[in-house]
Amino acid sequence: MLTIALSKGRILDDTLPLLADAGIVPTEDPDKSRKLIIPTTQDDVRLLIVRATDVPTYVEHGAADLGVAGKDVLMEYGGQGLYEPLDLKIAQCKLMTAGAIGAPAPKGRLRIATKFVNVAKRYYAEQGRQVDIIKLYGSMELAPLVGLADKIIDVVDTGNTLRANGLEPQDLIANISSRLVVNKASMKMQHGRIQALIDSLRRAVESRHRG
Ligand code: PRT
Ligand code: MG
Repeated sequence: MLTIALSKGRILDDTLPLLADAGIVPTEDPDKSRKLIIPTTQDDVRLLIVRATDVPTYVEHGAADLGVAGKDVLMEYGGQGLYEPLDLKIAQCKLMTAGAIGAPAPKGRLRIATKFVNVAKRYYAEQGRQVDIIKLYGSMELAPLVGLADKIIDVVDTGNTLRANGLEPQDLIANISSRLVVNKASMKMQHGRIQALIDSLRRAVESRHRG
């Protein structure tokens, strides 16, 4: 059995067409189903529906052989526990700092609200800046508006969410897309099958990005 971990929403929506090109189609609509294990038209391939931030955990521990996760999630997860053989070029966005439009520089230490705590620590350490990092789980845009933080670090696509809250994107930390990740032991034990799937997905990605 090959088990592939995916999260609902944009990653699922953008991964299903790539999997279909590789001959893998869920036997029920994962968006409508309440099931968390979804069989596919290939008897020995199944999908696991997990939270986006949990995908690396399932794959590193071998509960899933493969997964699809945003580079932002992988940067925050860190470590060397996963192979990352393919950029699927889906769910593209930017990881950025953002702050209130026209806000003066803070007097004391900069306070950064984010769910990307590890990314934030690394980013400011590289700049030699001392900052206070405040961990949030969502609605980061609120933090500068109510004085919880000076800036946020979050993923930005259109920037509409920032603008709607009087914030502006500031510094680019990384360009983000979703990556195929593979469990290291699975890659050894099922090398032929997994490599064939990687090759099919690579062809599917390339055919979509050919001029
Ligand atoms: O939603 P949940 O808490 O379960 O987890 P999640 O937010 O990590 O998952 P999901 O499905 O929302 O995002 C999965 C992945 O999609 C992320 O890890 C990113 O790699 C990628 N991605 C691409 C995005 C966006 N675009 C994006 N726009 N993830 C989040 N957003 C947010 C953004 O932060 C803002 O709040 O969507 C909102 C709209 O963005 P704007 O800039 O277009 O207004
Ligand atoms: Mg979300």
